[in-house]
Amino acid sequence: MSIVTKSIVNADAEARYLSPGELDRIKSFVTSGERRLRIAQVLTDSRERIVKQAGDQLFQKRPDVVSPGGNAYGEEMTATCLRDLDYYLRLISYGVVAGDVTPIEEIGIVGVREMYKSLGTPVEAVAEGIRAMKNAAASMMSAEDASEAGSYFDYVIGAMQ
Ligand SMILES: CCC1=C(C)/C(=C/C2=NC(=C\c3[nH]c(/C=C4\NC(=O)[C@H](C)[C@H]4CC)c(C)c3CCC(=O)O)/C(CCC(=O)O)=C2C)NC1=O
Repeated sequence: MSIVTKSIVNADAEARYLSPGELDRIKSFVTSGERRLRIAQVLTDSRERIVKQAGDQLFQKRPDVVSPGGNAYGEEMTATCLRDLDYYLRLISYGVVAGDVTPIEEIGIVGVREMYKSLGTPVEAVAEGIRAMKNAAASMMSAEDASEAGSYFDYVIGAMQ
């Protein structure tokens, strides 16, 4: 839910007008809108490049995951691993647009550690891949936009620690 919808639901539950604090938060959501949409556009347009660069960097840092016995060993498993990075980039683009990590949390974070554990996927290596996507994306935008985008990547990285 966006901050707008959330505020309206809360206010209406108490049959009141939006409070000054709620209006302030909505104002900052609206004024940051152009920047957030610009960031989401970059992530969307450059998704293939971001995922490819991040994958290359991850497999350089963690050659074990693509070596025999590694979780992402073999063409099919490596492709599945890159698909997971793409999933997270997509969820991050949702979060940026919503100005809120809730969509990322609900779709991709709840239960993620247990899921990767059951798959035998080293979750810290997934986090490393997200960090590599953060760096790749940052190189494609202004420092200010990169810092805003970075907080959403950091949220995912932190949730995987
Ligand atoms: C949008 C929300 C969402 C997420 C996040 C998601 C993740 C997800 N990743 C999976 C598998 C997998 N995920 C990986 C990923 C990796 N292995 C590594 O060593 C690397 C560190 C890492 C890549 C960065 C691999 C290799 C598999 C296949 C594992 C297997 O089948 O044994 C699976 C098991 C089913 C399948 O293969 O599709 C799921 C559900 N699915 C979803 O719907």
